[in-house]
Amino acid sequence: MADVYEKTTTAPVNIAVIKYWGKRDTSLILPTNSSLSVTLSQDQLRSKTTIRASKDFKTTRLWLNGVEEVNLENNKRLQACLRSTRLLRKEYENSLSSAGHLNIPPLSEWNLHICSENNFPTAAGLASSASGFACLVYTLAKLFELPTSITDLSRIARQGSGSSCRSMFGGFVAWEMGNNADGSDSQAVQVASETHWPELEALICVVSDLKKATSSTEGMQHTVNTSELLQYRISKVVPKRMHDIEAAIHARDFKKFAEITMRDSNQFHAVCMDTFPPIFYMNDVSRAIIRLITEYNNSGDGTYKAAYTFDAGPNAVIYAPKKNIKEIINLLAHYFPSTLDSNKEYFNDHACLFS
Ligand code: 2P0
Repeated sequence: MADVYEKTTTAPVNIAVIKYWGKRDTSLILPTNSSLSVTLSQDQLRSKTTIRASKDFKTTRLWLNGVEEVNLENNKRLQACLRSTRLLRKEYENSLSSAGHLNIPPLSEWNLHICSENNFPTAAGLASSASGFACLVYTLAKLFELPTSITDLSRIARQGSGSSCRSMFGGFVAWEMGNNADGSDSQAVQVASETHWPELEALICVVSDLKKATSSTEGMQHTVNTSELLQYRISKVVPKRMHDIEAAIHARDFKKFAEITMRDSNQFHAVCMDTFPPIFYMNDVSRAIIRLITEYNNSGDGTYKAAYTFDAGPNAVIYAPKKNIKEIINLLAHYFPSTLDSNKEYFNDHACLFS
């Protein structure tokens, strides 16, 4: 088929250990604090995106999980990602053409057909927008053959969904909040690669796969507008935690990593509670998981054996050294028997429990 160009890529989910919650600029998606996450392996939770460009396409269209989104014009975030990548492609086409290259396909001007799917529940607090927008921007960059760095691309993905800038890298990733009003320094950087700490595992405990009642985008701005605790968090707590957790990651110090992770999850849910009216993301099962992990840690010799963290939903992510994962799954199976499917293989890279 002539004049049709196509690319497919996948992008993984990331789970924050220092949480992003609040924007200082809602259109450019500039956060009120820096954040840090672990990008999971692509074996379990990932987005997959295929994009076709053709001069014959009448409009740009998007299918999400097999269903077409009809009104793309009003989707400002998607438009921002398309505009920025097309601009880079245009510059690339111009540079090739001034270097004497002939017959460069003008992909920057063509319409696109975009198909994106997640292999896990969308909008259930499992960071679907993070992997989705990271995948969109990465696929566009590959389709357009952009000679652009991943950090530069992360600033584009950020305009799709803040947390997606962190899914552009594997391993341990910081989203530096930046200071500039135009967002030119609000970007993702890799703190350590995916091979740095192979003993660290993430266990995803799906407490509920229903769509959450308060979206993150809406919830975090209520917090910015009403929570006094958030001001304390962003000025006094997060800068030190970012520094300390990076040091813990570099030293592979699980005790320090675990304590900061659990404290930051607790404080994120405390600022949700301090929002007026309050926002509740955890449920009784989530709180029971916190008690279980706390007891499990107290039963050890003073070193932590696991760390919980909860995002904008009731689902738990448990970080633990690989050697403890089997014991943790047995504990969860004992206290939450209905959450385990006995036929599932749980000892892969990143285990998943589906209720
Ligand atoms: C995080 N979350 O750091 C935090 C922890 C949820 C709790 O990033 O408005 O979907 O698209 O920038 O990225 C969820 O927020 O919000 C989020 P937008 P996003 O992972």
